[in-house]
Amino acid sequence: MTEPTVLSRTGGPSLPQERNVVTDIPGPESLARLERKKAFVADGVGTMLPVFIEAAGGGILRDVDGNSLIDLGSGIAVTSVGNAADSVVRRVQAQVAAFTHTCFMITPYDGYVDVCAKLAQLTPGDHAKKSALFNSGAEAVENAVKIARVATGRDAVGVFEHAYHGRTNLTMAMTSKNMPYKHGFGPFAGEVYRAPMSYPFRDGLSGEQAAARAIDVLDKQVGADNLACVVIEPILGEGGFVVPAPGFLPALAAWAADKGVVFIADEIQSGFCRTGAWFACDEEGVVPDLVTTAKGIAGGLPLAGVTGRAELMDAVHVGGLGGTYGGNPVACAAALGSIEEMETHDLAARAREIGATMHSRLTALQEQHAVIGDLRGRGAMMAIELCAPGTTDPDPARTAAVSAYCHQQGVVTLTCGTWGNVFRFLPPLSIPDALLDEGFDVVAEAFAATA
Ligand code: PLZ
Repeated sequence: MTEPTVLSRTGGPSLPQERNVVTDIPGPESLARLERKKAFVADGVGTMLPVFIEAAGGGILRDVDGNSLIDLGSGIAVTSVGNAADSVVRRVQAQVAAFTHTCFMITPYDGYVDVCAKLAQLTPGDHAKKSALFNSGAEAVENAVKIARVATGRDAVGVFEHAYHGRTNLTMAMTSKNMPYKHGFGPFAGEVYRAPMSYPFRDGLSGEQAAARAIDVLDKQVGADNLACVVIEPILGEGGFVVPAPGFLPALAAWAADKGVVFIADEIQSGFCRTGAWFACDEEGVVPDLVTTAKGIAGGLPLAGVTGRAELMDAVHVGGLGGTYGGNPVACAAALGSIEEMETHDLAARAREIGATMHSRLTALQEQHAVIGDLRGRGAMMAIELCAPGTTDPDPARTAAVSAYCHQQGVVTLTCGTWGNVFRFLPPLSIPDALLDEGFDVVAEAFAATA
């Protein structure tokens, strides 16, 4: 393999699109920086793969030792348009040179309103919609709940098993998994109730059966009249990329509409072209009352939104929603750049192409390795669940070994799932085919090497 010429140290689309591992992973420069991290960064802030990055773009992350790694994680579904994508860089540079902050609650600016107009256009449903912008996914989820409570005058919040909604106090209560997200951090917010999720690999139920089971819990154990909202990830993110059985989401949404319960789709991980559509809800024509977005919306800058029916959004008193930085002008410029990339390059179609490649590579792998119990996901959000052959007994050790092997070979992979036994793939939609193929060659090697 010939060494690609590195023309500059800039990232973005100009970065050579080749895997190139020149040291151990992590290399000596990264290890030295890891010592500094240990000295100055709280231990509670972990790092999965301690290679320090100095440039990134397309499908490559380049570290301080000169290693070029294939990115199959997009910083957890964030850099869907690629790192330092052209439109993002151009708009952010112009904005940062013009002004960096005024606080939208003090003196407004166009970028914020432009992002809200785009959200109204792109989120599911053609009803009148309004939005409010925030900094993080967790903050968006918290605000969606606040809005639903004001609009309904009710307190209770319905959530699902294996859910992930964030690390703030309310969203920790809404998140399912104890370690590492909740352990020792209680007491948690009250009035949060958990219903069973549709998990086809584990429950074997149809969408309708799983919905009836969840609705029974919400109806009998909480009472629809007490429920302000149900909050659900249309495809689970951290919980294991579980795709509910067809019919589950529509049945739940119909029940919520009938009972006056606000149906909130948390599309923070699944949204913005990731699954091959603008939003995962689009697949089954589900129209949520409120949608939370973050991650992929802004190509790596912190931005989040709550978008929903105008009359629900407007139920909150003037001044009731906000925050110093929510809808920061630089983050809004990044979002407008990301959305421009998605529209001009039809990245939803690209996500479907990537999904087709990943599906065929993973199907072939599943035929060879009985440890792969389930293959699921949609578009560029796909995963395999590792279990003792022929059972649903989770195999987190093998999952960790396979992922660690990929890291050693210069492929950045992520795991997830309640039992830590799900190997998930979230490549940037800017990844070239050759790199994607090479990434999955390494994944295949990893299974053979750890058998
Ligand atoms: N809702 C569906 O996926 C964030 C969490 C990573 P924030 N998921 C990645 C970690 O370990 O902290 C997420 C999500 C869904 C909400 C959130 C929260 O988004 O931007 O991390 O607050």
